[in-house]
Amino acid sequence: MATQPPKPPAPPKAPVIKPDGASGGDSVVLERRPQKTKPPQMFQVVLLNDDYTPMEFVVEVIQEFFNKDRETATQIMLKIHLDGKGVCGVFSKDVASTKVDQVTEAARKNGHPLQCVCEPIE
Ligand code: TYC
Repeated sequence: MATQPPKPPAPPKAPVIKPDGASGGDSVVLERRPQKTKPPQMFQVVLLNDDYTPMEFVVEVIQEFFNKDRETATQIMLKIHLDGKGVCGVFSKDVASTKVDQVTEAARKNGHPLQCVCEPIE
């Protein structure tokens, strides 16, 4: 089967310019087009509770990888401890996935079962 060469991207469409009949043709009306580009899907990075990971380690992870101060990190850790899970931050897909990998690797290196996942929001 012959392969097709890749098609060049479609050129951007020019705005629709209509002559303004009421003013004798001296002015134009720019027609507003609905915005087509959606904002990117965002992902929340969530830490899960377990019975073994030390609280201090979780606080340090939240400070280091989610740039929280010690007090905020402690509050998030306690929320996870009490509720079973908690959001540490919201990011684009690539950044969220990198955070999950970094936290998972830090936990593994230190011998803790801490789990970190990301979930699409909205
Ligand atoms: N529950 C753990 C303990 O009592 C602490 C902990 C908090 C573990 C948050 C994981 O994501 C976590 N040592």
